[in-house]
Amino acid sequence: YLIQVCVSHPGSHGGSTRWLTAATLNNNNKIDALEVLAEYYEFKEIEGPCLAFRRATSVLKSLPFVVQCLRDLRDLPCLGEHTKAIMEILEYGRSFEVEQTLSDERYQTLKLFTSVFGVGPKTADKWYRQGLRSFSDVLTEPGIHLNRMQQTGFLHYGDISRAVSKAEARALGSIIDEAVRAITPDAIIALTGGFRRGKEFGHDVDFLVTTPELGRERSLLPDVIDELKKKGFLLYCDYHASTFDMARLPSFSFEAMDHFAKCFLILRLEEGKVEGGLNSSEKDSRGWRAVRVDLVSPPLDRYAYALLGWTGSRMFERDLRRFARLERRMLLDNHGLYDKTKKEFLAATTEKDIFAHLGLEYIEPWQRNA
Ligand code: 8DG
Ligand code: MN
Ligand code: MN
Repeated sequence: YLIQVCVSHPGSHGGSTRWLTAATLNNNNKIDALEVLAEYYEFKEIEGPCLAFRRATSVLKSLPFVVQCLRDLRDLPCLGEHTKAIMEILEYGRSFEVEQTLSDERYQTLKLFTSVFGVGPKTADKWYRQGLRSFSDVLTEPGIHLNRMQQTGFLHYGDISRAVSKAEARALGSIIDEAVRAITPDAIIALTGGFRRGKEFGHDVDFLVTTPELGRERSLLPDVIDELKKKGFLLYCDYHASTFDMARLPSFSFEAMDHFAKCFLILRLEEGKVEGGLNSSEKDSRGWRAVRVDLVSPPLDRYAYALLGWTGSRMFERDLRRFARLERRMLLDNHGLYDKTKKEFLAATTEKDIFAHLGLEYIEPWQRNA
């Protein structure tokens, strides 16, 4: 299950080896502990260690064997300074740093608050500094203004924090398919995100939708949203019109949102539409649940790049971009690939074209779970 592309890089940056970590879902190594530490630093807004722990997590995920002793970790990249927690877990079955973090009041509170749709680390931290520690603190505190997204987040908290199953993703696929085809029968619809990578569960379902006719995609999402509303599926919609302008490229950065038209939705999913029923812990008397759905609508000539970008994982995308930049002098993002040597954008109609431009063998979606 190991697919790891190792790019040796003699002579540069102290002889460091750069890796493009391609991990499958079958990981043998417990990485939860490292994820806790990554999150701890994310909440503290200290990027360096946060990224280091995320990288270490990716590397461990990609290993085809169970790490049993420190010797197994020798020669692995990205683990250097951060083996302490791993070491402790291997040796004592627990890590002091991780346990300390898990019992940290600020960590616990920010973890709780950021689990609400629409609440990011900044807002969570602000509430924490105001002395708020629980949802009821937030909801009863006078002077706290919740925006529409956060109100919806609290309203549908139970449903949205419950994982979406593959069967539910399939049912939503049919709903999206029907709504989009009601607008344009020749639309192109693709499942992206974690479910395209083969995950069994997700926090949302991501789709890419577009039309063969260039420019027509600009009005597609508003029409689809109206259609979903008309059919009674729409519980919440946050729509962002396209700000994409090929002439303004390259405007590349790592984590920035792309400029395509997109919407972040909450849809109502009926029990009867899901094969095997809804994913609920106790039998739900309502017969429906709320689900997060993301739609993105790039122009067709950007399709391959948008698909690659929205398939993720975030860490895989990050690694791939870094690889392009450092090894190929190319700038990659959701909109395109720019060759700095040739000073031109490289055309691609499929993901295979993009990997070929990068001089890499094709990496399947299920191998992108870094
Ligand atoms: P999950 O939903 O199962 O938790 O995992 P996921 O499907 O991998 O995560 P996601 O948060 O749904 O994001 C899917 C991919 O979409 C991820 O690689 C990042 C990418 N993405 C962009 N632009 C944007 C954006 O503007 N917003 C969001 N939410 N995701 C984006 O490329
Ligand atoms: Mn997703
Ligand atoms: Mn998403």
